[in-house]
Amino acid sequence: MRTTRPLDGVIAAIHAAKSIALISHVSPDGDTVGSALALRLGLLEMGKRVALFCQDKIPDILRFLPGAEGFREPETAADEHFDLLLCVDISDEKRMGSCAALMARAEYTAQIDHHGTNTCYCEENVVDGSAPANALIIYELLTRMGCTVTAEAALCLAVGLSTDTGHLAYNSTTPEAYRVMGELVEAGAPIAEACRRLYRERPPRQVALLAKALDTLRFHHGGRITSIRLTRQDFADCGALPEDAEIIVNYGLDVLGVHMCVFARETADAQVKLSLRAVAPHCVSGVAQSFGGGGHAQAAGATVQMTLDEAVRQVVARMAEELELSE
Ligand SMILES: [Mn+2]
Repeated sequence: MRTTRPLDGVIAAIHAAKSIALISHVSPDGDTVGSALALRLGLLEMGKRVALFCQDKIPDILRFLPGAEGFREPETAADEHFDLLLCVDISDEKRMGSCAALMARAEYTAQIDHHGTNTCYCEENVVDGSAPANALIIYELLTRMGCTVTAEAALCLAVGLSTDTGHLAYNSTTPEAYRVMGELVEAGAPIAEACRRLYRERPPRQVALLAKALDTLRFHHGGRITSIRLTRQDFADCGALPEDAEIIVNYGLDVLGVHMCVFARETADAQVKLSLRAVAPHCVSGVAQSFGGGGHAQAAGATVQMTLDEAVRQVVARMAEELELSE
């Protein structure tokens, strides 16, 4: 491991704690779940009492990860108390969702994250915006604390690293990511099986939703921006879950000539969730921030209170401005 990050504070906090609550972000993805589960295994080895919390249920596609069944909704914590609350892969307090209520029940709060837009909302903040996946920081942490990276932990970390880097293909992917992936394979992570589950197998309802989504794909700004939109009715027609929409945004970006795309869908509580993507060097984190969201340079998001059509209109206009500036 060549990279070193200032982890001393969080390591001291872990050593001082007996009970630790690990928090994953709303709409959990492979990185927040994989990071939390790998960290859990290390902390258990150190003799800590560990609880896992997430506002939303873990997507079916990640259920094969060891320990995934252990995630609880924060409401089940009743009057539990934790020495340390540790957020993983959570850029701001809003992304904790209802888990934010647990902050007050912890003696000390810390976080490990890799979003450049992080608001440093904990007492101890480890934020490395240059890390392409949070799992990389967790791997360094486990190594530094002398924990065994078992095949199970390696699988969790490999899934986090793979999903946040488009399987080591995004522009953000670093040499460290490749080195660590090699070490995780060495530790026994079953890459071929994990990749088939993550990237190939799809429930029929998800394929039906994708067909509807592609039907709504529109070009804007001379073909350099695309939009895709899905209504709640579209989800209902396909029997689809929110997690079934995760793959869709990529289809908007993968059209030749496209620099930026927006995928907008209605959520169950009548808001509109926006996923924004850009091809480097173009950047969408600023666009996301102007709608109250955040994220990475080429992958960001926001949730807004407006109609689907209005949301798409406004985001496309902001994206067009951004492109004008960079041209
Ligand atoms: Mn992440």
